[in-house]
Amino acid sequence: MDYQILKTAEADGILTVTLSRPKALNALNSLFFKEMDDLIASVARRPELKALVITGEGKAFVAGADIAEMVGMNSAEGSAFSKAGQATFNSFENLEIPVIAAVNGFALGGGCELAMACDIRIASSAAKFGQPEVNLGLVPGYAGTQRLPRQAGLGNALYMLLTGDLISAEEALRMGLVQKVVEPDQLMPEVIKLAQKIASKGPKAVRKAKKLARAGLLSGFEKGCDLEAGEFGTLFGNEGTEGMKAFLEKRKPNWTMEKAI
Ligand code: DAK
Repeated sequence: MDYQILKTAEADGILTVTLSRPKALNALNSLFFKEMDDLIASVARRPELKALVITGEGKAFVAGADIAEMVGMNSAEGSAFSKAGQATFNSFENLEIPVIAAVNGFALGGGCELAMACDIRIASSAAKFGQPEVNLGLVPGYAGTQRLPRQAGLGNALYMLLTGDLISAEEALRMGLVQKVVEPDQLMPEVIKLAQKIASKGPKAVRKAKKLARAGLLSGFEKGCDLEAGEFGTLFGNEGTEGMKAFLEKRKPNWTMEKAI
């Protein structure tokens, strides 16, 4: 499928996806969701990929769901738009490879929710975050009411959700909503460096760590520990054995199963 909104670039197993609809501040419309679904399916079919980076072109990461498209919808269309979007966000969050948001500018509404569906958020000092749906008489529809309290704490989340205020990247850092803030010109170099670092680790271990951390949050501590023990075991006679051997032999690991056994 040819994309009109998503621009992709790939190097060393790291796929960079740039949302490119800058005239509308990269607002999320139906075409975005169609392209994103296709992209997610193609990423899931490519085990050699090691990380995905997502960013926005221009002064916004994403300024929210496309208000101009939503305003004309009737109830059935609104419901279909909502269901399609939720499914896209869920499959995006459940990608096996790590996903890093390079938040270059406004991350508002659906844009803040998109960033929160990523595994790690690095923000430009120029970025602004917000859930301004209450200004429109709406509530977030892509799990913002659920992810924000988990990532930023209930008080901070409710402050943002109830006021609709935009917060700076530094405030987002203080809340735990982003993991690092860098100067605008350092955003992509820093994010790529981070993606490369993750890509150099055991690929199976990286995927399992992501899955386990997310699964434990949903299922609770005890169930999460059970899952962890099970996944831990699967790395023996496999990537984990190679990693441990490499440490003892003072060499770099070769992350292939064939070499590990
Ligand atoms: N949708 C469509 N167009 C948008 C947009 C958006 N969210 N945000 C900006 N634009 C457009 C503007 O209309 C303008 O278009 P033209 O007038 O040039 O044609 C262009 O982008 C540039 O914007 P501005 O001229 O406003 O730029 P400024 O720098 O002055 O202001 C701003 C930047 C980000 C502060 C401002 O544009 C703004 O406040 N934008 C709206 C932000 C917002 O309210 N975002 C939340 C959207 S609501 C659901 C699922 C999802 C949702 C809800 C329910 N279900 C599943 C049930 C999500 C809702 C949202 O995300």
